[in-house]
Amino acid sequence: MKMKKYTAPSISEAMKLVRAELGEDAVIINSKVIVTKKLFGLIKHKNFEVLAGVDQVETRQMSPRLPDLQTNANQYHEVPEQLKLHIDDSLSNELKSEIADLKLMMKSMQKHTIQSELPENFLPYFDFLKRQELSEELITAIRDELFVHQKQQDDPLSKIEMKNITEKVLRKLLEDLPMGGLSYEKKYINVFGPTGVGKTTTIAKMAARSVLEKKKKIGFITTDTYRIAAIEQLKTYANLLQAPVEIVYNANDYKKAIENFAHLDLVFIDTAGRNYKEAKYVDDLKEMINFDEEVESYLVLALTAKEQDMESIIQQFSEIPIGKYIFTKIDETNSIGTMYNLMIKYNKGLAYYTNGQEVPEDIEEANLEAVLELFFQGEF
Ligand SMILES: Nc1nc2c(ncn2[C@@H]2O[C@H](COP(=O)(O)OP(=O)(O)O)[C@@H](O)[C@H]2O)c(=O)[nH]1
Ligand SMILES: [Mg+2]
Repeated sequence: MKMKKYTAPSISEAMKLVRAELGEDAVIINSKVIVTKKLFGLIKHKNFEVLAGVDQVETRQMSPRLPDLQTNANQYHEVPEQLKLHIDDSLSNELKSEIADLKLMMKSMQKHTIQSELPENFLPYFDFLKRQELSEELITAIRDELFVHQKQQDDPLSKIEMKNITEKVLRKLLEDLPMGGLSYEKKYINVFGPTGVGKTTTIAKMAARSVLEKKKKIGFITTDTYRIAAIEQLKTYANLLQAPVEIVYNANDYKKAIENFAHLDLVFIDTAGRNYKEAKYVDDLKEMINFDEEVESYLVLALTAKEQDMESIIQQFSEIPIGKYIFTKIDETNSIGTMYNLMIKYNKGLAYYTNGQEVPEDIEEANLEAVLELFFQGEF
């Protein structure tokens, strides 16, 4: 592979140099910003250095040449079908992985450009967005909007202005998602999620509210029969609320429990989080629990978990008609960006967020304004 460094005042000029000398098949290996200072640092010059390379042998062998992946992506569709097959077949695995690398590099180069083009006054604010662990996509959307506003005024955007612009971006993305807790229109409330996220505690909080504030006649069903402690925990809350509990081991028990609870207004169904990674777990749930029009289902996620793990839980539960999320343990983290990332990515609203172990106090019903405010609480 032939490699060479190119330096220019902008990325696009550097790319022009790369293309002119190495051709359209050049691969960007690395890029960085070089700041040179003159006059004791009073004058700063920014240059972009791009390390590019081209595999001469592979390039010559490729006939016809692949369309340019970045600039002419649409042309790919115009390649006649037969020719396209021929191109695909002729791609060696090595070349395919090189193309994948190229895409990745272009992506990382774009990110790099995002960072290096940020004006000074944006930097502390972007640190805040990153500390919140907001996704790269959302940070980019906010950055674009900040640039639009910055162009319209001479003064640098203030922190409050940046906050308002961020709020506007988030509001637009969240406003069509359902927000709010129990509708009290459905009798059965299913609560799903992995072990330890706070399902039982959250059920107790919701149940207490429905008894104390709405005067509902309630009952509990638990399918979490693996741990005695889990049953006892639910019974304790049920006793406090003077509500019946049915312990359910199979579909037949479940049916009977539903019959026994025919006279009640609301039935909370607590589930075991065990083995949620196995597809069978979700299949068993689907077999046991009804998901008809009488049911509201929530997925509970703890904000102390890793976002990637939460995503695999969401995917595992994708076959179950989850209405809204409940995020717990908001009091145990300083980064709540994940909450926004997941709601927006999976197009799901929020029922509640919980902020402590106390039952029934530590729970808030979600609404758009509160969810937006929450983002700026604490460190901001
Ligand atoms: N700090 C904090 N702890 C919580 C919250 N919700 C639940 N917990 C605690 O998390 C632990 C597991 O809760 P539990 O309801 O048993 O989880 P489950 O296994 O999903 O049913 C318990 O110690 C709860 O007190 C919360 O919002 N904040
Ligand atoms: Mg539990």
